[in-house]
Amino acid sequence: MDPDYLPFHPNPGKPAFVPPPGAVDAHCHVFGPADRFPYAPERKYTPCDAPKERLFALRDFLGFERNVIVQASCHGRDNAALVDALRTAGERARGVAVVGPDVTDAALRDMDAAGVRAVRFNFVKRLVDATPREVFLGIANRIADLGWHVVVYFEAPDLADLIPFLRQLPTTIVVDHMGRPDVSKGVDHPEFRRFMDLLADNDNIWTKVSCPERLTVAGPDYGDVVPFARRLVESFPDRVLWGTDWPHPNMKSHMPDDGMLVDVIPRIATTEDRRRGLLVGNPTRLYWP
Ligand code: 0GY
Repeated sequence: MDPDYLPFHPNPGKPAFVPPPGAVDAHCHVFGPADRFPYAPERKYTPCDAPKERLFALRDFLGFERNVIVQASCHGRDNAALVDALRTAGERARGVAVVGPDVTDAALRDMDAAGVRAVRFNFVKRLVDATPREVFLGIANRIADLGWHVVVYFEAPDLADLIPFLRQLPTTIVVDHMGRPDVSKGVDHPEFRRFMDLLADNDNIWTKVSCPERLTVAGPDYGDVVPFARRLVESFPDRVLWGTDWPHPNMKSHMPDDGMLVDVIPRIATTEDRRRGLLVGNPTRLYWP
């Protein structure tokens, strides 16, 4: 079973930026190992194994204290690898799971005990088959009772159609990767303005200012993505999160050096206060209240 994209960087550089005490990498994944946690038969890509030990070593190397581990589509609705990583990490990690409408209350309670605090609804067509919105709404209403929230992943052209659905969700919502703007259009393009307006109009909506490596057209050092993240951090300093996205599934153009990604942080959060909010205060409020 060969992976169908690049392996993660084997030897990232030490970042010059030192994260503040308590810093959280709020978007990362664990994959496999496949012989213990097989990938989902319905997956759209086969990842490289990226086991928990490698994630925790990277966390320490980059200077972070905690992780929010997000279930990715290649593991489908089988959250076993995620839950195993959460149990190992204890208080040092929280999780975002993917569940179907048939998930039992007991399974939700078990995941909650392991550290899961959210479900992810994925709307990216190349990654998943579509789920009816009423199914997602039913799940959202159930997990709201546990105090969990919803993480959504979509691409900018799909936002207009999704807004009525997002307004119906009863919880905090976290949008992955700034709603995936087309950075070649610039921060003042109506597409990104729509995203900015969404956050301005709905104070339950947060976003991750993550994934410059996916959004860039120019490549490292991601100067074309910085203005988007910086505008969000400056406009909504209490509702932004940051993550490495390690091990960067589906990256085909280049595999980022995670140390270089950490060095993007001071360019998007330009004061100590903003960096503390982005890396410590905000994720702590949401995942370790
Ligand atoms: C990410 C981004 C991607 C993949 C997934 O669930 C997933 O498979 O999220 C992507 O391909 O853009 O956040 O890891």
